[in-house]
This record gives sequence, structure tokens and C-alpha cells, in this order.
Amino acid sequence: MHFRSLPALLALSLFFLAPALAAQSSVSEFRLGGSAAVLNDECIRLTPATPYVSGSAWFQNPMDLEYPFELTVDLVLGENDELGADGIVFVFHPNMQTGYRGEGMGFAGLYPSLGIEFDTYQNFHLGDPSGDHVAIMPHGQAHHARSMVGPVEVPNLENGAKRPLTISWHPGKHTLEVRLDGQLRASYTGDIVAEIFGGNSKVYWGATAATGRKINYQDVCIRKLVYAMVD
Ligand SMILES: [Ca+2]
Ligand SMILES: [Ca+2]
Repeated sequence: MHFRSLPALLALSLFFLAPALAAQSSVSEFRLGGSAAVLNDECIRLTPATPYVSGSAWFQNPMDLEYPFELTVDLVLGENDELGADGIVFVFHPNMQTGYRGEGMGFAGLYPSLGIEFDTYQNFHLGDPSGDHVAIMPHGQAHHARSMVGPVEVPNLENGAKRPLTISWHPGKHTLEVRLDGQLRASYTGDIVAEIFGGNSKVYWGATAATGRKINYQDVCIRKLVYAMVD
């Protein structure tokens, strides 16, 4: 176990709470699907800037939601704003399984699941706002009428920048928080293990992305992953 990169208090509190912890940062820990490919030591390119492709990267060790986690990555959502699509979704699911692609971004139709989307393309029939947006969504339901949080509009995400993203879960408080570019953009309070996963706390997580007629290269770069491993 490696805690050197962690603040001491966080490391200690997680150490006493969790049966096992991981804090590592290797793209080799992911199972890639579709168009996804390793870009360099830190980054996976989920999609190239090519029409109608999709890619997924699943972290190969399941995590236990009875314990806290904090996943810190950089998102890159490409450089096409008006002509860009579709975005990236972080998916939590009992299996390393990818959902419907295209506007569903590899999340649609997955049950049971929880998705955190970073959507850069407006699909009117899904209730998307005109601007880029963040949402927390249950069970592969891509329409925002079903969203648990959001859609929350954010400034344009498609300018080629690496955008720091931290997703954290505090099971004691039942709070899921999404920080993008250093700002809290979405927060959900509820017993996700019971409400979403039917009492099963052991889930996989992955990032999926897609393009359509409009395109962007879309990357996820691993910074720091802290979570409780399943025994
Ligand atoms: Ca969309
Ligand atoms: Ca945009």
C-alpha cells in the first residue's frame, strides 16, 4: 500500500476504515474496449476524432462502496465545440459491461448502474440543455427527466484542456460528490448501495465515450485512485 501521495489524515482515516486500499495510477490496470487505446503512461484515448466510434476503459479491480473512494483523473473532451460530440460517462456497474453507444455514450440501458456524464452534445429528445453539462443518472436512463442530479450546465468543455475531475463517495454521509475544474458541480446524498445496487456494494467502474456525426478526441488521464478493494 502506498500512502505517500495522500494527505496524512485522509490516509489514516481510510486505513482504519477500509480492509484494503489502493492508490495507484497505471493505465495498464484498465480493460479497454471499442475504440479505446493507451495514449501514453497516464492517458487512455477513449475515442479518436472519428465519426460514429465509441470506447470504454474499465478498471479491472472491483471496489466496495461500503468504504470511501476518491477517484482523481483528468478529462480531455477534445477541441471541437460547435462540431463536437458526444462526451464521457463514468459508469458504476456490477460487471465490466458497456451499454448502448452513440448518444448513450456507453451508459444507456445498463441496469443496475450509476452514471456521471460529461455531455458535450445537445440531444433534444433526451432533455439535454444547449450547453455542455454534468449529470448523475440511474440505471442507464439517458433522459434527464430521470436524472438524480442535473443536468448542470458548465462552461464549454471542448477546448483541448486537461480538466481535473474528482469523484468521491463518503458512505457514512451517503454523499457522492463530483468536482470538475476545482468546482463542486454535482452532489447526491442517498444510500446508493441500497437504492441503486440492491444491497450489492461491490461494483466495477469505468469511463466510456462516443462520437456521432460530430466528433472529438476524448481522453481520460489517471491521476490518483483511492478506494477499498474487494476481498
Ligand atoms: Ca448528449
Ligand atoms: Ca461545448
